[in-house]
Amino acid sequence: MLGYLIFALFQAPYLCVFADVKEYDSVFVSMHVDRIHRRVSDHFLSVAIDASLVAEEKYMYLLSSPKLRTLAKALSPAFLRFGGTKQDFMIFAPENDLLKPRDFPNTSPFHEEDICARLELPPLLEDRLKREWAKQEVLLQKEEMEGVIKRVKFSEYAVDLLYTFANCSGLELIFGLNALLRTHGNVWDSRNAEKLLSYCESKQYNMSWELGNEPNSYEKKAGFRVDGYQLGQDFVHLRTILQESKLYQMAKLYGPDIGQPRDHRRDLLEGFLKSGAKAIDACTWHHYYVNGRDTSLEDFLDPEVLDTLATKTNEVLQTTEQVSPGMKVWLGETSSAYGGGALGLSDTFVAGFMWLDKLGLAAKLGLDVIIRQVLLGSGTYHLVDSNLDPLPDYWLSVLYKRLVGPEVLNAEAFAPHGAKKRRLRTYLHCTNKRAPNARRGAVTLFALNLSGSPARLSLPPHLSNSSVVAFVLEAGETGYQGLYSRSVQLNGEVLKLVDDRTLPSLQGAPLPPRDHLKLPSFSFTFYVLKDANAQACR
Ligand SMILES: *[C@@H]1O[C@H](CO)[C@@H](O)[C@H](O)[C@H]1NC(C)=O
Ligand SMILES: *[C@@H]1O[C@H](CO)[C@@H](O)[C@H](O)[C@H]1NC(C)=O
Ligand SMILES: *[C@@H]1O[C@H](CO)[C@@H](O)[C@H](O)[C@H]1NC(C)=O
Ligand SMILES: CC(=O)N[C@H]1CO[C@H](CO)[C@@H](O)[C@@H]1O
Repeated sequence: MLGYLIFALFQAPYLCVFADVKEYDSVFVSMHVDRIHRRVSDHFLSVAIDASLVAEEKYMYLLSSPKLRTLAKALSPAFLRFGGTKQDFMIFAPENDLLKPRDFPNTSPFHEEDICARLELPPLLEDRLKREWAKQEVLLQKEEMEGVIKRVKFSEYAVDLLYTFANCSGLELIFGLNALLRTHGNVWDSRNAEKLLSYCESKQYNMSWELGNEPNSYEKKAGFRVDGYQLGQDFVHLRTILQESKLYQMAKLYGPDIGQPRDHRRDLLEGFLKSGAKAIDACTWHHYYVNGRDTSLEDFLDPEVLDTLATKTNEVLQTTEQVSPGMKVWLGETSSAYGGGALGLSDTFVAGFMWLDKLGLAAKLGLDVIIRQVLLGSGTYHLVDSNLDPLPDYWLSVLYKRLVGPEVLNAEAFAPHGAKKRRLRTYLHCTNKRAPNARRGAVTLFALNLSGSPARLSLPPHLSNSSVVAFVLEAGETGYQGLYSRSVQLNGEVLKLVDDRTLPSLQGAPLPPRDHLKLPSFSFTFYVLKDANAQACR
């Protein structure tokens, strides 16, 4: 309340100051820094690898690329979800070890030190695999379009590669089990999962679990329905199995990974929670803004499209709160466009507006973790392309990880002539305590300007004295066409890896105190207010 008051008092003089500056619109940001609005998980920004990577097991070797590991490490701490449509069509087949190279340690338990160094993909093999992967991606995308999903088998070796990747990159693995293995009575048949669990336990793989992916569309994918109540029972059954295991008795279990609730999906969620809430550690649902096949650049910049996340999230939070109060809610799989992403949009600079706004809005609304579909995989919504080079959303994710802490604060932007359809969006968190040169009490404001002319922000007087470090992200190429760019500039420098094992330094630009924060058109920026001395962030 006090923050608003102070803001209102100072609003008029600031307007006067800016009135004669023609080329910028001025926007006031009110910030409430003495109270934490809410706190999210420190794994808030997490990533997925789609289970379709295992459709041909050799592609799991890509996970041993030193470059991919370097990129993944910069996103730690985070969860790595392995799941997706294919997960309900996967059978663990331990006898299938044709791929196992002679030098792979197949009996010893997992020891981090030796394995991370030893299991690296040699450059020649990596190059060959990447070329073949580009073709495999096309096949997978075709399968996704046609909607006929083939069953696949995977071996111990695929599991080893996956776990090693997660562990050596500092990511915590969540493995999605197949829920479509069912008995005649439509009850989950856990035998294959038990085989997998006992293999993972024998290797001391410490990991978490899920069961089933988007059960709301089982009828379409497999020809029969599973109702929420039964699915909940299946989770209770899985929980019992985990409790019997020495390693997994405390393991986390997440679900039901339903698609965006509408019609019967809501009953499904309710039914699931009624019977299964006691078995899970967080309730997961999936969110995409648009269909990758019929979307446009305008959608990616449309505040109304971005706001649909709030509507859906509030619905899910309400259902969850009614049936199981206190339950944490996650976006268990999420990206810009479903169907593998939108070509030329989900993998370019413009995707960052949807991604950063989702990161801001989801935390503000009270979602605890959001898992980005995908770190690496077919389609165009990946963070890392088929040559294992990072795309703009990757760099955005790394900056978010470094600069944004789990404590969410309230901020609101006011444009002079009404909200202008909310084309400027701002979010405020405590600065991540792990940020380089982090100071106690620092806050990070991030702002998106969805419009074609630049804006400048002015802050409440009690904060405008702070020195500011700005991380301005703009498209790699100038002009409107730049929105389609597959590269991104940080403070004017195009971001790229120094080499396969080294990220660029990602320096911010210091601004003198009392300077106005300029937000170029079609850009997004993180501002670290170093001396904000926010009570909530000390
Ligand atoms: C990786 O494995 C080691 C050894 O089992 C364990 O101590 C460490 O916590 C693991 N790290 C992650 C991120 O799972
Ligand atoms: C497994 O990992 C979790 C999360 O990192 C950790 O809290 C737990 O202690 C680990 N369990 C074992 C048995 O190492
Ligand atoms: C900001 O700094 C100026 C000059 O150091 C000082 O006079 C003023 O009181 C400060 N304002 C606030 C709100 O802290
Ligand atoms: C002010 C705002 O909401 N966002 C702006 C970004 O670009 C220009 C300048 O302010 C405006 O046209 C937008 O409204």
